[in-house]
Amino acid sequence: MNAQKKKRMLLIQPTIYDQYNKLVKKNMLYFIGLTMPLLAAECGDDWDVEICIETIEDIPWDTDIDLIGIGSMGHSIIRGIEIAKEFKKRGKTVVMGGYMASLVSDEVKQYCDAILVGDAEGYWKDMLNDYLNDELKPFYTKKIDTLSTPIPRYELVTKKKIGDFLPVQAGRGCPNSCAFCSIACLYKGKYLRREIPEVVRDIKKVKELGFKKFLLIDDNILSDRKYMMDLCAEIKKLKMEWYSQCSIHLANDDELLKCVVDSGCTTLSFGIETITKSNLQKLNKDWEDPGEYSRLIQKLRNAGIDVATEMMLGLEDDTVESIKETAKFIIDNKVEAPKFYILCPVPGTPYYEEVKDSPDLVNHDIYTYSPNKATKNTPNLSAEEIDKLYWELYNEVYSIKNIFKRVIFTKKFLKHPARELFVFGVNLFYRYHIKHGIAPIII
Ligand code: B12
Repeated sequence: MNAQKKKRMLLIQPTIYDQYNKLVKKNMLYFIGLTMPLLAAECGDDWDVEICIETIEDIPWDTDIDLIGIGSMGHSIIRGIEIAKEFKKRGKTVVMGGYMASLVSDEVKQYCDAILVGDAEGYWKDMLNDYLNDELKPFYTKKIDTLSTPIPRYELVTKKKIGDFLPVQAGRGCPNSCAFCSIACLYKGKYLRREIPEVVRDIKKVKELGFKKFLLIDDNILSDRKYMMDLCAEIKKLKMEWYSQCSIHLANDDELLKCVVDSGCTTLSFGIETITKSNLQKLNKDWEDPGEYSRLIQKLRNAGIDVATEMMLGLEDDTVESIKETAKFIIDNKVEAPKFYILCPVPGTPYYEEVKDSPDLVNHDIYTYSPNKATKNTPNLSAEEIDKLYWELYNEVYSIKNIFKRVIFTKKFLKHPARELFVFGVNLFYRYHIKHGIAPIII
């Protein structure tokens, strides 16, 4: 072993570029990920780890740390590669990992010394030992079938400018295989759950650190009903507030919904994607039924859940009318926090394979793909029209009148005013970004 090498590492979560090609920088990142605090914990106690979240911090280019680990979330990979190149020029050892580095690992490998493909739990320690022994291999890939993780080193991020909750993860993956989704692509229908006592241990740690809220960052917490019921029963005892995302089908299961609400869940985000059934069929997500959405949203709200939605534009059967209908759907249903993305063919997904050679693709540079710029003409709309309709939709949905209608002039405002004032603040915050031409995807 090379005795000269100190066990020190800098982990960087790169930010993204906006559509004006400017780096997105903020005073505060309300919603932070678990990736870096968890990787820090998985190194072992003898590693000295620093974390840089580029959205809210400057990169310490002159650091004396030799090992630099860089993450990759969607198009932040572009910035990740720039950072890798810069640190390579400075003679550092650069390793990369995360979703995009895993999906396009051959491409990304040109810019760094090694890539950890997929979950780190199988190989992270081996990779670090190889680094210490000057024996780094280009790729590290090991499929995992069970998931057990240490307490994330939250203390490395709690002094940063973040929101009033911390992330916790119960499981990874999702049993569904939607054609556009990176999760489906990496986990291939697998859902790995952690043992409930381990998850509860992490939530207790969050509480111990003085946080009253946590975010379950799972992609679909409904993937295993029995597990969810048992987990909620344990969460309830901790008397905390929590948020997460899952399938809107939760509303069809009265017992589970009650259990989720009783355990302290106040807001859930649902990837309902589109109000057009044929669009869902084409994306292999036809197990959702848009005809049911209004009823389900109402049920969730009556149960005490604030509803956030994630929807897409630029789908095959979208028309000017269907996008106008989407605005009406959101306004009529008073969705508390609606978000929209333009369908983007993420390399590695079945949707990318389907469209990559299409004459309708107008942008062939995968490094510039983003969820707020259309890459493809559809049968009814050109890419430019989709971009225009996207911003019109956002502007309409986030007009002052509509924000007041869905948050303030409501019965639920009288029931829990403090919570709804917070939702109001979130809406104003999103509106501010939209007015500046920034889609509210980093919050
Ligand atoms: C929290 C979160 C956010 C937060 C916080 C981001 C931040 N800067 O900290 C917010 C809301 C701001 C956000 C924004 C975005 N996100 Co986001 N986000 C998540 C979410 C829900 C959880 C991330 C997390 O903590 N995971 C838990 C950790 C433990 O898992 P992990 O990140 O996969 O890490 C493991 C391995 O991948 C590996 N690994 C990861 N990074 C590295 C780095 C190194 C060096 C090594 C060795 C290993 C390694 O080790 C970890 C342990 O096994 C994920 C969904 C998900 N399931 O992960 C989406 C997700 C990562 N986000 C995604 C995207 C696209 C984005 C955005 C580009 C916007 C968007 N939605 O379009 C921006 C980019 C943000 C940025 N970089 O600045 C996609 C990425 C898809 C892809 N193909 O890359 C995901 C998968 C969501 C999805 N379903 O598509 N995000």
